[in-house]
Amino acid sequence: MTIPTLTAFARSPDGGRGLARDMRVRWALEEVGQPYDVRLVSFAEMKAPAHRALHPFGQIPTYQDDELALFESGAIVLHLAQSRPGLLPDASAAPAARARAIAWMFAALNTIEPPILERANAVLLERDRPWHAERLPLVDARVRVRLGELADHLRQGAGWLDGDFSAADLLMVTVLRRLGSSGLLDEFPALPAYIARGEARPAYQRAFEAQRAVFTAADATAPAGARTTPPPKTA
Ligand code: GTB
Repeated sequence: MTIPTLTAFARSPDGGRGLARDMRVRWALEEVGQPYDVRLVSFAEMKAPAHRALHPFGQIPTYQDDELALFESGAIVLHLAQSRPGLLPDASAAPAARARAIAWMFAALNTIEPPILERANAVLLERDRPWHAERLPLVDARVRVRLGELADHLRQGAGWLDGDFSAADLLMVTVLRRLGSSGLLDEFPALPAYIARGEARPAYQRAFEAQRAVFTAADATAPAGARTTPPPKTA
């Protein structure tokens, strides 16, 4: 099989903080020991027909190998977890544990991520609206409900969502990291500790540095006034 190719932002707006969703896929590839190539795309290229043939919504990340083209970060991580050992319990030896891990993958993307994205959009896109100050506490309250429930669950376990580290933890950690600068995570100490366990994994660190290197190289070639100071490792 040829080496798979991902797409990622040529100039990521995440400032090298590992928040764009190619990070999940890079991390999964590193966990399963699968080498990969990255094709960097500009915003204009993302919206052009050639990229939309791979991704109907004109976004990153995409995944391509010689047999398959995929979009949606969750679907790509699930494909990697199902096709290579290391990210899900074994289908024959532990089918129930595997099903539970997949349920947690959906929980990360379908239950925890939506209120976090709602908050990110409120902060990024609605800051100038006259009702922003009134709305943000309502959005934060919805995030807190889910964070509290997740923290309760994690406190009952042995460090990960269900048994050993799995693709579900990989997705959940990347989802939670989006709240890094909000201050909300610190209200639930089980969560920063959980994120730190994920970030301590060598595969995470290789993925983070690879994504950061793209940002650093792009920043170095940007016009002097447009350059950013390298941001801290956490959001
Ligand atoms: N559901 C899809 C998936 O999970 O793959 C969502 C993909 C998606 O939102 N991709 C974003 C994108 O291509 C990049 S990751 N956006 C361009 C567009 O829609 O035109 C989201 C993201 C962007 C920026 C930051 N950041 O600056 O911190 C973090 C995350």
